[in-house]
Amino acid sequence: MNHSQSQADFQRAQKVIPGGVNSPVRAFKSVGTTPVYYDHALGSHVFDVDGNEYIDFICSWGPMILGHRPAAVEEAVKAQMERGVSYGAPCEEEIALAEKICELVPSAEKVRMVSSGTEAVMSAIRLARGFTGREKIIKCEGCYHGHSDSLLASAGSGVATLGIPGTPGVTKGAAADTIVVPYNSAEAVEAALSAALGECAAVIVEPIAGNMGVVAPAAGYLQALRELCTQHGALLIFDEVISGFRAGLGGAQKLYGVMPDLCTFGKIIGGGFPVGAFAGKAEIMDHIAPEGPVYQAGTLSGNPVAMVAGLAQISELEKPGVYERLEALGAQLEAGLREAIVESGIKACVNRVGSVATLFFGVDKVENWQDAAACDTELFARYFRGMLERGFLIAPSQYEALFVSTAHTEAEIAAFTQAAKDVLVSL
Ligand code: KE4
Repeated sequence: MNHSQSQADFQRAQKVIPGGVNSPVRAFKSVGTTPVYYDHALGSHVFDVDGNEYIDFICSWGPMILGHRPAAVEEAVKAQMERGVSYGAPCEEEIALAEKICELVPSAEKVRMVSSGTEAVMSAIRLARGFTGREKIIKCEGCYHGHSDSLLASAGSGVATLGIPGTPGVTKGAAADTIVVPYNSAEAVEAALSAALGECAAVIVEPIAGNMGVVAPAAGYLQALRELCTQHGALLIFDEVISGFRAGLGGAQKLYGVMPDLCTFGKIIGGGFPVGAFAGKAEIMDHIAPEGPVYQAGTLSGNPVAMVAGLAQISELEKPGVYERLEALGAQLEAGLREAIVESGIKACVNRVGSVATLFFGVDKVENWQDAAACDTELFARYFRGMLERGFLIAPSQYEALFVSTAHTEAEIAAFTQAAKDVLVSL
């Protein structure tokens, strides 16, 4: 494939944008090549500035669950564009989306809209601290909750010790109230809660992890977190920025039947437009300004275009058979990748939940970050480049997910897994 225009664009971009990108993973650094620049997209396909065509399994990191430019969303957005694109004032569209989320998400009694997943999680953490009057939070290694300071803490030494800054610019103070524990270990959460008795405001978790690659919750794990939080007076926060409306209309909390106290959303609920939201019990949410004392605000919160895009996307997802189709396509993808592993003899494994999956290289199982960290990321990079040259766009990192949309066809999934087999055999 010719990538000369993308390479020229990347050179140009690096002169005026740090790293040439507006989000680090897009730079393709960890996969040893340079980014392709998108010219346009439609359905399950992306077309780059060099005229190359790809089948897209990034899907904008999750929002494009109906594929690119679904007609219903496009119609709703075009109609809103003729009414107004930004108000900084209440509008009926924001009420409608909040009502829809409260209707479909079991734990949501009230919702506050924001403009990104990071903002949603940052606000939920502040609310948990304000509501409980406690300062510490517990998060899992390998889970990513956006880039607010409290959540950019790495595991200190030992299980229940305080976090250390995960990046320059995060102060020791900001990280010190974050305790980092292994994912899928209720015992580690219990130890952390006991070690910081009465000090933990919340335990936050991706109920289906998507940021160390896809890792499903172990049987009983989420229920155990629910019980521990109740026992210790800490709030349970489900970060459903990926799993919300992806794992089903009610998200992972409905899929696994575990009710968090607060939950966060992004991606799908904006239909591709900048959006985030945090939701939960009214008695907790009513502590948010102006109803309560916990300050939170946003210029573009409840933006009418994002609201109608999210509403249109969710109403498409409510149609019969949508999640069954996503499950079937996801199962076909998983089966094809497993076959590719067997035929190639490569040491690898596949994790999948519904329409998100990850092919891990160099390991036999991935159930937490410690397992994921052992992956052969160089082998993944070679796989990524092989798939790119065969016309398949996958996330440029071993620690991300493949996203399937309703726009993908069985034939495209089959072509993907055949290409994966060819690449694995060549590695
Ligand atoms: P944003 O601020 O990027 O909208 O959302 C942050 C966030 C919060 N919680 C979870 C579970 C998330 O996955 C994310 C963001 N996801 C990444 C991809 N894994 C976004 C891609 C990127 O960072 O460029």
